[in-house]
Amino acid sequence: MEKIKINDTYLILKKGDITEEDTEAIVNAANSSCMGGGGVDGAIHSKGGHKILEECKEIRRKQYPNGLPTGEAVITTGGNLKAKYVIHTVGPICLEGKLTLEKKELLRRAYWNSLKLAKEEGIKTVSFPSISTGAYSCPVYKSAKTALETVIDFIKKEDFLKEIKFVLFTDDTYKEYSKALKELLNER
Ligand code: AR6
Repeated sequence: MEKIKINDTYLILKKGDITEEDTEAIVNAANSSCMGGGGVDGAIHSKGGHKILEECKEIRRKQYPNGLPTGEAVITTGGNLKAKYVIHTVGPICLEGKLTLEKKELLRRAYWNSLKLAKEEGIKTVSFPSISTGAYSCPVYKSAKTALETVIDFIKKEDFLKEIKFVLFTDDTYKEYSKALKELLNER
């Protein structure tokens, strides 16, 4: 685990299963249907139970009949999870594994809008998975840099959250995030 403090916020990298986290909110790497899927999305829906899906259906009906656009975020309760809330966001799909400038901006928006929504809801502790680096094929190291850069920018600008965690599922993903964080801190 790695833990650093930026202003009044702890930024943590850890290996683990995000469905076990007890931060107030966990973020889901969803797809625009918001109806569940594989990967971390599948794990959150299966452990959280049908309540999450019911709330997602309601959000689709009322707010996003054509689906949740890439880079946007919505919130439901956490159902049976330890986390009280789930923030659902949609990251970009990286064709041929390339994080182009356009995809990078969409990935930035997914992290930023998740944090913005947390703040609006008065949530002070949030866990993120590595959005877009599984089924959506974005390169881990570059995506990690974008994710960490965005979160650090948010902390410096908004100064509200107490703790932001990246809960990384594999050793490799953890290593890449750790490397990206070191590089970012050296650059700044
Ligand atoms: N806890 C933390 N991270 C996890 C967990 C978990 N329980 N399970 C997987 N990961 P992915 P994406 C990691 O594919 O690339 C879904 O089908 C995984 O190792 O879950 O944004 C959705 O419905 C990887 O590092 O999300 C969408 O259709 C990271 O989570 C699509 O996949 C993201 O992998 C979204 O693709």
